[in-house]
Amino acid sequence: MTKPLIVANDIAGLGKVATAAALPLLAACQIETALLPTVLLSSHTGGFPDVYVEDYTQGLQAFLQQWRSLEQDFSALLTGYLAGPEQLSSILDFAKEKNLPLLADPVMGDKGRLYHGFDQQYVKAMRQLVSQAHLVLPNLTEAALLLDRPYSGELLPEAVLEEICRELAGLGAKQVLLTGVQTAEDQIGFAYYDSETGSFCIFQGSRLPQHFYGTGDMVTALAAAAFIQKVPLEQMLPLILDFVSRSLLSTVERGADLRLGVFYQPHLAQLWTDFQRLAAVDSRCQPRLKHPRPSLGHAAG
Ligand code: PXL
Repeated sequence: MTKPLIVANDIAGLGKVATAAALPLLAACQIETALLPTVLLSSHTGGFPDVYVEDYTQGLQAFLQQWRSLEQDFSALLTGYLAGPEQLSSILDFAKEKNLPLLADPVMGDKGRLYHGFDQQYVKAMRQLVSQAHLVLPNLTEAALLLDRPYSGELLPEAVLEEICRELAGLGAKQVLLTGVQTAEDQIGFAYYDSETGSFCIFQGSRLPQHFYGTGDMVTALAAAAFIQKVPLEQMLPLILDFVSRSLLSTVERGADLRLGVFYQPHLAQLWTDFQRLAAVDSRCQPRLKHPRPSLGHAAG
């Protein structure tokens, strides 16, 4: 797995979301990454005042230009929070040129509302990206926007979730992972649909009442890791659910400002162990001591 996965997402200084949330998880799953920054922000936009925001479109296009000239190979392209339609089309052109599978988290909104700075023109451009995606990972707000359906909250019957997944696949994406779904008040998880096999399944775990930042970014990164390491998503989803729920419990126990993001650090070692069991990771790449300890018989002094 030496070809890097391109991670096109924002860099927010304060609050672990987007790139900051994704990179440690991808590293724990042994994935090489190439960063494609989309926007620079002093913090995420979900609750901090006076956020400094710098659109990085020019830089993004210059990054892609250099990568073209280097004739660098990549494994896939993962997209998250983007600045606007111009970035979407630059990314889409690059993916087409390099024949890269697109894994698209269509970050646009939550709880029935578009995030500040996004409009219907962006939604339309996002439909275009989704039509070319191998995997799309919207929450229910983003799914409603993409499908031009009314948003009816997060608590939905299974049959409606399946209908939404099938309609999203109808836009062109091969696989659909709907995040933040609830079929009961105290549960939360995913609905997953594979248009090639026609299989549909729901995975849910216990839901905590608090709002956590960056959980969607964690799910997206781990789903991308599974794709790169050729682990079927049906097998990866229980692992993701388990990792996220243990991390959320640690976040609550720590008692810090929830805007800082999910405290998943205590669970990274377990993530690597669990993921390794699923992925047939090459045994030659296992961690090993660079300077093996001398056996007791030869120990110095
Ligand atoms: O986690 C999604 C996300 C990504 N990037 C920025 C955000 C958010 C959610 O609030 O503000 C900048």
